Amino acid sequence: MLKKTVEVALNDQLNSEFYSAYLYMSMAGYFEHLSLPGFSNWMKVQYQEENSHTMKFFRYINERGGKVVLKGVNAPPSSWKSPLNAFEETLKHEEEVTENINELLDIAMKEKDHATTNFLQWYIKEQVEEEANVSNIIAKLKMIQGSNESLFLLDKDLAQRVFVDTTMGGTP
Ligand code: OFO
Repeated sequence: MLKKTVEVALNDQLNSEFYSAYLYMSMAGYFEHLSLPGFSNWMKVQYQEENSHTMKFFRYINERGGKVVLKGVNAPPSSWKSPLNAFEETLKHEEEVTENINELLDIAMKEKDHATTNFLQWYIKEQVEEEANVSNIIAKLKMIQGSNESLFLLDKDLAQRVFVDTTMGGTP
């Protein structure tokens, strides 16, 4: 059985994963509007990933006898200054998520909830990957700034991304 403090903190993170999904769907729309379907695809896959993160919390809260409580989701921005700016904002957002996951882990450890501590290790690893993926795209965007031809090639590259649900197994 989950302690109330842990249950509330898990629900907060579940709700915040919905916001992440919403933010990336908004970015997918922005890139679609710029006629960059590969970038849009990357963001749509990111949206699917965030939904899978939400569902992992959903399953866990229920498995531990807790109750899922949904809240309102804030409206995300709908436009950015440039593709680079959108990815810089993505990195900023993911760094905040990492911070939140770390705080959630601190709560679980303080409550000596070893099962939740163990469960959250998946998210700790996932955040390392999330930040690395986004940083990699930012580095490429900085390299090609000003070159439409290179942007077109990067768009083709990002069109290859496919969603793979890693939330049921062990490592992200
Ligand atoms: Fe759920 O990892 Fe991004 O936000």
